[in-house]
Order: sequence, then C-alpha cells, then structure tokens
Amino acid sequence: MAKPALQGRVVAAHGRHYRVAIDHTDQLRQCYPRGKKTGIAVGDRVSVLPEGEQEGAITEILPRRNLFYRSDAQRSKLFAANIDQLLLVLASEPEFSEDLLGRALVAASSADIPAHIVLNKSDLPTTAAARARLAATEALGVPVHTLCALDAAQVHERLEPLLRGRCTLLLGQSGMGKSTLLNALVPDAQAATQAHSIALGTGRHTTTHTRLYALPGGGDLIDSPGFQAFGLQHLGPQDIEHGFPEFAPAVAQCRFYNCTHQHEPGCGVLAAVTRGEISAQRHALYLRILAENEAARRY
Ligand SMILES: Nc1nc2c(ncn2[C@@H]2O[C@H](COP(=O)(O)OP(=O)(O)O)[C@@H](O)[C@H]2O)c(=O)[nH]1
Ligand SMILES: [Mg+2]
Ligand SMILES: [Zn+2]
Repeated sequence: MAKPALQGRVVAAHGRHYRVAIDHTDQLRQCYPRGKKTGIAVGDRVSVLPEGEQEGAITEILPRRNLFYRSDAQRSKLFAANIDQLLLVLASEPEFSEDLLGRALVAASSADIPAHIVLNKSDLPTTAAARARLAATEALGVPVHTLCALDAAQVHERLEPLLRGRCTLLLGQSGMGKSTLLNALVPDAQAATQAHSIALGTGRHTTTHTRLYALPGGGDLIDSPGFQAFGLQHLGPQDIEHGFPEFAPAVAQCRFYNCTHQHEPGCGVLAAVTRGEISAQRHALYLRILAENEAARRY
C-alpha cells in the first residue's frame, strides 16, 4: 500500500533539489519535484510522497499567499513564496544600484509585499551621500534602517522588532553585507551555510541557493543569492505603473485615459517630472521597464 502524502514547508532550494520540513515532526526530507513539475519556491507549502526515510517527491504546491520573483527574457527566478516582507540590503560601498533597487520595489509592490531598506555600513563616511540617494525612495514610504552589520548588538536592537514573528526575504547585490547581517541575526547561519555548500561541492562563501533560517526570537529569514539583473517581464503596463505609486496623483491629470506617460501631449506625469515633483530618475526607470517589456512581447 502506498504511504500517505505528507505536508511541509520548503526551507531550501538548489536547482531541482528541495529540502522540506515536514509538519509536526523534526523531519527534513530531501525532495525532488515529481515529473516536470517546476515553479517551487522556498516558503511554499507542499505535499510530499515519502520515499524511504529521508527523501520524497513533491506532488503539489498548496495555494500561496504571494510569490516574489523576477523574470528575465529567458526565464523566471523565484525568490520566495508566502513572505510577510522584503528587506533590501544596500550600502554606500560598493555603490548600490538605484536601478535594481527600483525594480525590486516594483516587484514587491505588484505582489503586495511591504518593503524595508537596510542601509548597511553606517561606519563608512560615504553613508550620508547614500542616504541622500535614497531620499526619493524614502519619500514613497519605504522605511530606511541605517546600521552597521559588524555590530551584532546594534543589528538586534534595530531589526528585532521588525523581524520578530514574520517571514522576511533578505535581498541584495553581493558585497552589501547580506551574509554579515544574516550571521548577526542567526548565530549558526555561517556554520549551516558552509556545511551545506561543502556537501554540495559549491563555493564556501557564496550563496548559490535560497534558504530559510529560523530566527532565535521567532520568525524566519530567507537568504537568497545576490543578483545583477532584475527583469520584470511578468508585469503588464498597469502593474508597472502601479509600481510607481508617486505617479498616481499626476496620472489623474493626464489628458488621455490610456496615457502611458512616455510622450503623450497633456501627460500629467511628464509635467510633474518637468516641475521636479516626480524624480526624473524614477520616471526613466519606468520608461526602461516599459520598453523592455514591449520589446519582449514583439518576439
Ligand atoms: N565597514 C563595514 N563593512 C562591512 C559591514 N558589513 C559587511 N561589511 C563587509 O563588506 C564585505 C561584504 O560583506 P558580505 O556580508 O560578505 O556581503 P554579501 O555579499 O552581501 O553577503 C565584507 O568584507 C564585510 O566584512 C559594515 O557594516 N561595515
Ligand atoms: Mg553573501
Ligand atoms: Zn500620462
């Protein structure tokens, strides 16, 4: 007789290998998607058909609350599912990319996921300038937490209230201090990451997989690999516009109801950019995302 299916939560993903924490047990099973099933993300709740004592086949993804992902021209990259918030890690050195930051915020807004920013490396004198570059983003209501990840006590003090009891996705370009921050928050993270990387034969210091860690104070932190691109091919023109909430009052002034705010006469958004009420950089990002998506649809 076939064993009954189990349910659990995906806590690590590496290629087509997934680790699933089985509900109501302390079992972690190494699982593979059954057949060609794809689109499984860390944080997903899944049904698993057990195989032996330690493995299993994922047969079903249970309905999810949300999914945070990017989609480049060739493929989608799933970051995590069922998350409460996004924590974007930035620093003044190396210089963070405003383009990538803006894209991540558009993806979060279209999936209805609240975002927070950590401006790390506050000990560096270049931090004030970085903070100034964040002014337009902060004005959108995205909270900025400035801190030094090398100071574990400070990290706890600044972030514990935000992280406690919630499932948070950590996201950032490499070099921003994501691993340092993770190690300050999850004391055994470094050991766990290294053991896992050695077992897989991958590099010791680079995150190549996505992984969920339980926070000692309650809540979960999901660490993901750094990224150099952030495509938004899955979004339509309306989603993209909604990713720029500061456009909304100006959109109401557009002469045409179907204005795309690119070159139309009587466009309220273009007028607001000219008056300096909407950041020209943010509008330029909007145009880039729109153009990319239009180009992709032509093929
Ligand atoms: N000065 C300073 N350096 C930091 C801070 N946090 C991390 N770093 C350094 O920045 C570099 C990249 O950090 P890491 O955590 O590996 O970044 P990741 O690539 O985002 O995981 C390392 O040399 C860290 O020691 C900080 O708050 N201040
Ligand atoms: Mg790292
Ligand atoms: Zn317009």
